[in-house]
Amino acid sequence: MKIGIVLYPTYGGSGVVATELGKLLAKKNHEIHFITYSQPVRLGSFSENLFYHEVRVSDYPLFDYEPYETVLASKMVDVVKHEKLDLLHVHYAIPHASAAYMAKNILKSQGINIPFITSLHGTDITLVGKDPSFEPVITFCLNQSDAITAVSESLKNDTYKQFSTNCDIKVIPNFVNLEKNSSRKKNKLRKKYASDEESILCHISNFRKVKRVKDVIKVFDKVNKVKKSVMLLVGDGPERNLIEEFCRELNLSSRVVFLGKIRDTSKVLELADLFLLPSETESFGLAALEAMSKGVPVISSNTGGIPEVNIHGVTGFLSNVGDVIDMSENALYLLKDKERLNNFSQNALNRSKEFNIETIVKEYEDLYYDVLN
Ligand code: GMT
Repeated sequence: MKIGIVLYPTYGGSGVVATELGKLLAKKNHEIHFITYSQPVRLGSFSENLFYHEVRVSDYPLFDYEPYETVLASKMVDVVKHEKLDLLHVHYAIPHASAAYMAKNILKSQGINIPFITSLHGTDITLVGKDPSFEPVITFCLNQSDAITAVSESLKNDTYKQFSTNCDIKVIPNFVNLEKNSSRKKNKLRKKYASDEESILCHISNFRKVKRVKDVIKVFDKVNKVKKSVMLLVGDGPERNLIEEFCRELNLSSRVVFLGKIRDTSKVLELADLFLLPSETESFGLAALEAMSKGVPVISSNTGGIPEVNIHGVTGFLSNVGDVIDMSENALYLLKDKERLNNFSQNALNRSKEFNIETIVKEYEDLYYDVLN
């Protein structure tokens, strides 16, 4: 098949999932055309069957806001026509689904029939999408999509709750590439950050409010008071300055390392003993799954789709949003007992194998064939 994948090229989970999906489909001999405004961070080097089409919006003085959606729709029309695509798969509804709807109708007027699949990732439904400034467009585009997928049962249910649609929504969970993730090596790099007696905790996110990074620091503070530890923070975003300030207030600056944005987070995860994800809402929690695939147990909130990934008392622990005391007690329960920590680590690794990319990609391929038929 020739598939156009429309995505955000950034570090966010939806972009990572879309890119990894495209890369594996390309290996399976499908021709993949990524359409977005800059090179996707996980795309890596050039390879056969992979193409990238950049959407460039010109800077005209009249525009206070650049009309990205219009330029994206035009680019989709161009790529579908000239590369002879069979279907479009858009990741994250805003504004990709409405651009795809527009492209589909332009092409229809020219006698070309192109179906589009919308994959919902989370905030396009749970935070941004349900806002009245987006809702009517999202509802319409959901109803116009040739197929809709959601990354968890929780997100599927939220979609039915928030939007008036009774379209069939297929749950296809996110995945990890176990080929490169299967073994957990204790890296000699670990010594650079912590002594053998100290534990390493890790958090990876885009530092938005919804991630509750302040809770990460509160949990870490409580853990560190009982068992000396180091906190590795990966990512960057609007809350970063506040969090740095908070660490200074708590006198934790020497114990909390801000690593910034990192393309391949697996090397950091290899160093970690625990992963913290106390989010306010999370449709899936890809960062948690990636940690588990490195054998890192997860201390998280019990919100959204996280319980579909992290199993309470098996691969880690779930707590109510904001309950930093429970989270820190759970963290210490694991960190204080090496054998227990190892068991949870093994469980986390085993659980992640259920989300192997090879299995999940097949579900997308089947859906593509269904839609084309
Ligand atoms: O909110 C983010 O971290 C980014 C966002 C995105 O679109 O990239 O993440 C959402 O999609 C990921 C991939 O499907 C999910 O793993 C995240 O749970 C989800 N984020 C939220 O629901 C807050």
